[in-house]
Amino acid sequence: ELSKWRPEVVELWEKCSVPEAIDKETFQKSFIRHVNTTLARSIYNVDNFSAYQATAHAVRDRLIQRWNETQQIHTERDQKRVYYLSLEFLLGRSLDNALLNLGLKDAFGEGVKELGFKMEDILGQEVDAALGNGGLGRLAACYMDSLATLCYPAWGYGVRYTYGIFQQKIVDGYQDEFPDYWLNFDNPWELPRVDIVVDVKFGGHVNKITEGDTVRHEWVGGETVQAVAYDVPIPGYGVKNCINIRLWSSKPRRKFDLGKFNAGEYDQAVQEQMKAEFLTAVLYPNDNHMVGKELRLKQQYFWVAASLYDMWVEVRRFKKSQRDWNEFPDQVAIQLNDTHPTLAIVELQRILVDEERLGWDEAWEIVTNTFAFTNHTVLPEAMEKWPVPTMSQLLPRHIQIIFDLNLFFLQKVEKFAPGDRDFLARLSIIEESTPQYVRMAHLAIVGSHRVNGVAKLHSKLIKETIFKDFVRFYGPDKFENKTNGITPRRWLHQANPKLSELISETLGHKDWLKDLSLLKKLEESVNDKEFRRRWIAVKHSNKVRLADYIRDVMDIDVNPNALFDVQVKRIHEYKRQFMNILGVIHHYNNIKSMSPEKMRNVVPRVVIFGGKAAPGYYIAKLVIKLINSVASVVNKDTNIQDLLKVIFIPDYNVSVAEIIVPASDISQHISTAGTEASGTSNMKFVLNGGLILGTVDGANIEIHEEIGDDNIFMFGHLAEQVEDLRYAHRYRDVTMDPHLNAVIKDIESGSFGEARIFAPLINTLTFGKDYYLISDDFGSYLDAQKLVEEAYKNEKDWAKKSILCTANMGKFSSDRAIKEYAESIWGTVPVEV
Ligand code: GL7
Repeated sequence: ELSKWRPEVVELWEKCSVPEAIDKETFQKSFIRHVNTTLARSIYNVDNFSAYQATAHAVRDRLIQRWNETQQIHTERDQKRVYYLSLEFLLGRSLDNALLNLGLKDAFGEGVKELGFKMEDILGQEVDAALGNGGLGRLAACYMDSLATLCYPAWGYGVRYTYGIFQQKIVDGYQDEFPDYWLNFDNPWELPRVDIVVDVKFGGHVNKITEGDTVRHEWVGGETVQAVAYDVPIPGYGVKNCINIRLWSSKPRRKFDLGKFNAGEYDQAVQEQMKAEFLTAVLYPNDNHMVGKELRLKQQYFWVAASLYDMWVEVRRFKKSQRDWNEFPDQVAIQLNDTHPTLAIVELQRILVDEERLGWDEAWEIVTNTFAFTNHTVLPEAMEKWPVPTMSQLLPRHIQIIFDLNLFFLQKVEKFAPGDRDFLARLSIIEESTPQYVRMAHLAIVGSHRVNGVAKLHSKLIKETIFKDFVRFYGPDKFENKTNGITPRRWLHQANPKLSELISETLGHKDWLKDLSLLKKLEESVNDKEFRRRWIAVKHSNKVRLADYIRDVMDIDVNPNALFDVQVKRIHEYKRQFMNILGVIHHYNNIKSMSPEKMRNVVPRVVIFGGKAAPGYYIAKLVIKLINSVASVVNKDTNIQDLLKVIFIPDYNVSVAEIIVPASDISQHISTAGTEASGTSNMKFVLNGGLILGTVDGANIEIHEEIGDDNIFMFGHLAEQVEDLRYAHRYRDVTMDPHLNAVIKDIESGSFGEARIFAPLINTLTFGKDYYLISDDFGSYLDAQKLVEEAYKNEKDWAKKSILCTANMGKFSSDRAIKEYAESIWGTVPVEV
């Protein structure tokens, strides 16, 4: 019995640990206490930034209380847990979100006001946590919000990158990248767990040890890097639950092997150690593209090894309670967010076989029942595969296990389809090239009990294309659809407070924030003139807010009464920002050719772009340059009377999205059919009453199903036509759409700066055989844009469409998605604090 557990000590402990109240006065006291102690400042030197820090710390204290309670209860109840393994968590800012989810916004807002600050200014001080590239990383963040809100016993595991996604600046129309050193100032949203340290090993060799008639393997030697845990609390909305994302940071080992180094090599020994920190230094900035850097593979193993070991601590706890190993999958569900964490499958098999000494088959049964895998893309360039030689060097035991797994797997395949060598080669985890490669998606499928796509069309396509052979072998039941979702807390309540208020007032409750299908009732107000007027007024004020932002960062004035036409997302050929800007040129030339009377019929338009190109993606970077070149010509052309403005907003990120999304009238989601797995910004725009112009792709299709024909502008060829169209471009002379041809001639004549700059981009349409089918869709794209313009002229009808959009978005809440995962994949139930 430790003296600290004596009853009177426990009693004292409980007496002293009264949770801090959440009223205004208590907040002000803790604000000032943090200014004085945490920040060592006084009333005379608190600026907005220190006010942000003090507010954040006051909120953090309350978050930690909830975090502790949640973890305690989850441990006591010992229900099955979910671990969401994601190499990216694109969280954005935390303060506003925490204030709203904890219900503190009003009290704390009043509190800071009385202390001489504006909450808005304070919120604006926070830097984004940008530990992700785009949709995949933001999806993980939305899912954490839902897991917390729905009270599931869940944790996320990720990497604490020292540098998040790079910052983008536009210099002379080109993208420049700058490091995102987001931890420069203290980060109040993480709890360093200096005591939680895991050794992770690389390299070395494998000893084969024969004991009687059993053989076992021992992985020895190599270098060791330490993983240190940093915990990020994620509060649920309107509940006390607060879950955790554990991010790992690499550190050199505290002790180092002095024996290895003589005194003369001491400095070199230190340098070797320093290299360890490099491991988690930087997020790889590629979206939907695999770059086979060895350091990336090291990051992946480092993270999954530390995470599994950490789960292991939990498992040992249940081992003590004499549970059978076979029960492991009843205690733990692990979701693989794309193939990035696939090595976890191999690592768990290694632990069970080599360390826990379970039989191979018994271990494998446990492994496959534990893991499930989400695929997020069909693009071939995004498929992860690692050279066998690299993996053998770094992970000598894992590569053995992979080959053994593959052998046993292929034996079963051979029985299923005797003599079909091609089938075997297609399914194999190993690509038989020189060198050989490990196909991570194959490994993920073989090692999981469920595989899912992220929208109906995408889930259908993976079954018919990239995973077709696996469907034949396993049967269709292993493959499911889980259409993505977004959290309405951040993407409506937080980003669009005025609309949130209007909705709550109209519905007479705030329950819709936890059950988004309740928005449906807004349909009843669609013919209420006064309601429509207020709806339009909210949209307008959001447009003014965006116009102010554009003036602040770019020094350009845009007219908030114009149609705001938005495309913000990563710059990628398949997303076709190129088609958008080509359409803008067409529109511009059209206006220029008009008589003044005709011009009066044109709806003034502000075309807004934003998004980062991967630093090594030459063509994507040229698209940015073209957009900016067109902008500089159009924006100063006085002949077009302000009918058109082109804006490229630099450094698009989560907090900028929160300003842009509520301000959009029409947004574009125009990927070549079959290429965008789901898209999630499409959902954000529609939820905020923005209409969308989209192709028959990804989640656009399901949004269309929900909101109906009248409230969406769809165009373009279908996924099933794409193969034939590409074939035609490759082997026949396809005549180019005449409008497109004219636009290209215009660029080539130098209307937007030196033509030779854009030649490589134009070549993608000609020599490149127009892989993304811009010429095939251009005509229908322009037609759809005309329909948008006509529809926008009718303010009343447009307002109705906007309302009906929001009203019918219930399906796209991440709460719905998470419930589906919990019920059909994980088998977990909520545990409310
Ligand atoms: C993506 C898809 O491209 C995107 O369509 C999807 O919405 C998202 C989340 O499922 O996943 N796949 C991918 O590799 N990235 C994505 O954003 C980077």
